Amino acid sequence: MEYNPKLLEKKWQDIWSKNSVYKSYNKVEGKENYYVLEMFAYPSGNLHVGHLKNYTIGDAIARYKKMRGFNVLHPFGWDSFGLPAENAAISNNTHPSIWTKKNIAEMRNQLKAMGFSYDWDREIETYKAEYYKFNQKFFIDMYKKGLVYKKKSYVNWCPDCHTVLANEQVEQGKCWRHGKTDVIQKELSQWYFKITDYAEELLQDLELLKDGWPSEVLAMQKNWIGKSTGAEIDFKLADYDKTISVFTTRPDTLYGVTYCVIAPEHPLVNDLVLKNSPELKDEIDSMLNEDKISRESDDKEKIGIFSGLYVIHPLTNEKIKLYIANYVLMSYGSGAVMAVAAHDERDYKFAKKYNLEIKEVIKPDKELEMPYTGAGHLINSSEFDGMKNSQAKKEIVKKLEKLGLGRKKVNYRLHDWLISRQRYWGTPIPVLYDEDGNIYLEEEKNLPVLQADDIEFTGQGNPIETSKKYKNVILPNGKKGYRETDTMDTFVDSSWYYLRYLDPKNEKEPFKKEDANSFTPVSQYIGGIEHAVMHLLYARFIHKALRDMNYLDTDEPFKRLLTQGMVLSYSYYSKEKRAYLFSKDVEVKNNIAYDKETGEELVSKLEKMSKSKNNGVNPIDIVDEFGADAARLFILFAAPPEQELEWSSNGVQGAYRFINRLVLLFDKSLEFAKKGEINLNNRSEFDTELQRKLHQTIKKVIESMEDNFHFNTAIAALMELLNVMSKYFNDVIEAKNETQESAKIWYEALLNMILMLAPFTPHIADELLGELKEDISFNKDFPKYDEELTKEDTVNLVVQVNGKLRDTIKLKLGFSEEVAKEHALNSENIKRFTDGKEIVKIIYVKDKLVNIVIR
Ligand code: ANZ
Ligand code: ZN
Repeated sequence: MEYNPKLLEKKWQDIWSKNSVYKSYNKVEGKENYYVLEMFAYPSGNLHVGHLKNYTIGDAIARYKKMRGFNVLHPFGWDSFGLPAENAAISNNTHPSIWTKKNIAEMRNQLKAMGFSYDWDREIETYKAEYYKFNQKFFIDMYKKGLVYKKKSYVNWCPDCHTVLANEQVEQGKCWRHGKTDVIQKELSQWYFKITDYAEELLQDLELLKDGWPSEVLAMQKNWIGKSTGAEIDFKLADYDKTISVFTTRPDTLYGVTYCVIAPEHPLVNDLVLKNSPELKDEIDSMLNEDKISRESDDKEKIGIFSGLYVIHPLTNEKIKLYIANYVLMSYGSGAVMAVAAHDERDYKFAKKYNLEIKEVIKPDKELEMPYTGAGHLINSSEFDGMKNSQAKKEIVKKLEKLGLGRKKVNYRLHDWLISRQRYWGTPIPVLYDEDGNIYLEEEKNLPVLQADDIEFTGQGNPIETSKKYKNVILPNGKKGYRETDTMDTFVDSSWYYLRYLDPKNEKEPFKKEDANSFTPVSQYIGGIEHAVMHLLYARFIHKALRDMNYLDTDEPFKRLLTQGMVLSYSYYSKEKRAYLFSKDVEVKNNIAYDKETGEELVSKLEKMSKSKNNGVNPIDIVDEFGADAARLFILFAAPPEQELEWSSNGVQGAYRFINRLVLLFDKSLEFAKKGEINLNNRSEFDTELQRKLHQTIKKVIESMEDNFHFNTAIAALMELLNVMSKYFNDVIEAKNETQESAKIWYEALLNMILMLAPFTPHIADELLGELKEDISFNKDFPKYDEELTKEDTVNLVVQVNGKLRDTIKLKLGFSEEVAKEHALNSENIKRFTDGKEIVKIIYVKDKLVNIVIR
């Protein structure tokens, strides 16, 4: 047989599909459920190498677990709402659904060509009303539970997206989609999900995930939630009957407060400051326009204005100045701080700049530079002088509590999730308003609230606003009203899709509780590290909210998480041409890259694949050339899944050659393998060695898979086994050295080799199994090993002279102490040291070591 992946892979894909081999069930008697889930895809139009790696890992796990006896659920779907479809609609003047459907169809075919074992009957597409109507149902449920609210505040606005963004979607002040666009602040009335109600639980439950999630992802979640423990302290305004409360983690520094600061958004600014001093408006406005994220960064210049107001220190009753400054954010704590310049970096810089008093109240144990932010003892702090500052934290809060001027307080950096988007291609928010702006929930019997269909994509503003029909409605009370035109953030869609797979065609319910309880938390989730905060935090929150609304009983969505490493490849830059060259135009000699055309030495760099660097590969080209099996095998072999993978066409060729060698060996020895037991002499050393190697390999493969899916070591073991098999073929089969058991052992080796490869290279595995008249791999059990058969029957006996290693001697197990000593003493290597010396004693450690002590 010639190995022709093109024909063979298509043939098996058709057989699998015709026989519904990958159909899965929510319950199979006697089998434990195993849910393997890869992050679903955004239908951008093309499968890229990152997808390929993600899904290859997931498929290998799914196939392995199925063969290991689990009832495996392995679905796929499309995260198909969102901006790119709408932008395509604007530039092509078509409906976003056209672009979306076309892309899904293309990518689905590409996935099918990879031979992934998805149960396509469970496929979901979030842009369909049958899916998003449940987003609307959850919105209504959550509203009733107090987990949804509308609030006017300053929000992140991307001028290129024409929509607001969640905090999680702003990266260093720029839009996550438009890396060059500054996010600006707009005051808008928007819908929020109250994720902060779950801040503490989201933090605490990270403990449940610590064995199954990468520690860096846990750390990122923890930081994002950002719990701080401290106090809230009240400062009364001098001359006015008003109080500002500040949040501080350092109540021990209270006596060191020399001024206070409020955020430019603080209500006091409009209520009082601007009334008293309208001339400050321009300066305050320019602060308001800086984006929140960069305002928070340490190197951002601190800008402040004296508000004209004073506050009263709660313990000393001193009158202190109140500033307005950019480094205080309204969205954290209470939007006001007590400034302690001597012990806080930002306050120190600010005080230096504006020449404000700096008062030391914590004495470090040795002399240190200002500002001193560490531990120490209190000074200049009245009755607290001399106290350790950790103690003073508690005592000062106690005193404030007695005076009614402060209290303990826990604060979280996490904010409520802003879910409104001023875009068309998303889930309509099921809310109506009357002419006074009062809110009415859409009635459940009216769900789904369908998207408007009489719209125009002009590229200006929210397309829904162009609809004539959409906005005007009759309210439940019979009066005239209008419909909310905002849609939901698409992260709402991806926060529960893993549940929808459990019952994707159910029109009445999003899923059944019983299924959710038996399939969540998801056994193994696989995806990119870029989702470490947003998606994973939102999904954890929604899961918990669904639990509290009685949809399910489990606490977490994903039990184990594997974040796959990036795929890298070399880019080649030509200084002469000022351009990146494609690898086909490059020649590499002795690790140096040259332009094939000009001979110029190029700058080569291993980096993330990207269009702009011309260092990407198209998975489809690889599959065309080498087949899906070779591509899959290379990806899994080249690096452990969580690590970066260096793409190399040599590597793919290597995987292809490996498969070829196996096919060749299989072909040449198939007749022999089928002979079965024949009556010749007893088994030989060759037979025993092959059998031992086989059982050792099975053990190694299972151990690698159970150790967080280290496919690379599993595959390396299979490659070693193939070498041993080739040698056996030469020594026994070709040389006609066979024994009574040779054919049987050979059959066992071939069969198990193929079965072990099946999760990685399913097409060729099923082809070869077919030739052995065996069932397809997905229906077979994974090989098992016999511990006894893995044991070596020889050991390397270590021989020492006066404790120094001088020789090792290979001996067949079962030798006695006498035999060991005799071998040691007779070794030429040893004699060189012992000749002419007196042997004082010989120490023996059973089956391991002989130590000869001489004088
Ligand atoms: C006085 C003080 C003295 C502070 C000191 C620190 C050191 P974490 O740990 O991140 O929670 N802060 C409070 N609200 C703020 C806001 N809205 N914008 C900017 N800064 C704010 O930080 C808490 C500390 O950050 C608080 O403790 C407060 O400064 C500041 F030696 O209060 B501290
Ligand atoms: Zn944007």
